[in-house]
Amino acid sequence: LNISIVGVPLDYGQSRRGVDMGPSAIRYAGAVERLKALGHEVCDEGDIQVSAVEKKPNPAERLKNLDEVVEANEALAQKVADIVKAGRFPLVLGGDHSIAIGTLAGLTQTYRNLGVIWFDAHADMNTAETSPSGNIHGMPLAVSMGYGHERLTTLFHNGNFIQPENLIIIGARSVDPGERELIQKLGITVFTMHEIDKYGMTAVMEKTLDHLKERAVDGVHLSLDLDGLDPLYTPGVGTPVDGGMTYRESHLALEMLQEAECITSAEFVEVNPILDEKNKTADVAVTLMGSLLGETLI
Ligand code: DIR
Ligand code: MN
Ligand code: MN
Ligand code: MN
Repeated sequence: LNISIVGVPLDYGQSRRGVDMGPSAIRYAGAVERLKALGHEVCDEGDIQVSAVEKKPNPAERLKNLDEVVEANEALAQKVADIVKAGRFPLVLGGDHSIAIGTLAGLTQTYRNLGVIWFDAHADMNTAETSPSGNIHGMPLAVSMGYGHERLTTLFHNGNFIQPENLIIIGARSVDPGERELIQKLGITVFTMHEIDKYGMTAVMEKTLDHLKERAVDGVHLSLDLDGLDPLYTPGVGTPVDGGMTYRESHLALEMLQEAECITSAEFVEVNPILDEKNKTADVAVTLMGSLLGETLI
């Protein structure tokens, strides 16, 4: 592959500082070298500009740091769109998960029937009305399907949103009441930890791949929130939830995506080195990239 790496040092989509250092931590863990060793051509395109100066929080705003989040995602969408148009594979490094808004807005400028695999402890499907926190990192999936604040949904040009039938969430175990309602209303496919425990990751991934095939998607984006794994393996995340996917379950899932040769873009988000143990979470992110992009055990 011809891979273009883009870092998004954004931490304004949630309340714990430090996830803006995620792209540096992932680079330091050897992302570029790892992918080059697999035979890929890798271009690190650097970081999207994000203001490092924090504004005083405005309690009158329902969505925290909306201006900063919109600005960064606008730039990211443009960057991702350019990478796709150049025929390259976008690999986005977060940053908090609000950056998926920009990534998906960029991808949908080319892809008309994009499949999305969302690996996460959370559903990220709140709107300003349902959000318990006001944190935009809990909203990107709702936004990318057209639900949420107008300044966020308008980042998707011409209403080219992700179709709810094309989305699969894997690993969920912390879902808010408003998110549950939207999941049911839209009929989203969710493999929670219950299904992973019950059927096993192999069956979950087979069902995922079958579903995307039936939908005749023209590309598949993997959005991987490191809090999808159990915090035992990825402690450096802002909102850890116990009872997550194991190291091997996660690798198996990504190895199966590699075998299926279906992924056309990816992002790895929510790595927060301040909360981490010796860059363990970024290290895991890089090994997962390896599994997704061609590494095998022998
Ligand atoms: C919660 C937490 N559902 C919220 N979301 C997180 O604030 O909307 N997403 N942590 O990754
Ligand atoms: Mn910061
Ligand atoms: Mn998330
Ligand atoms: Mn999460």
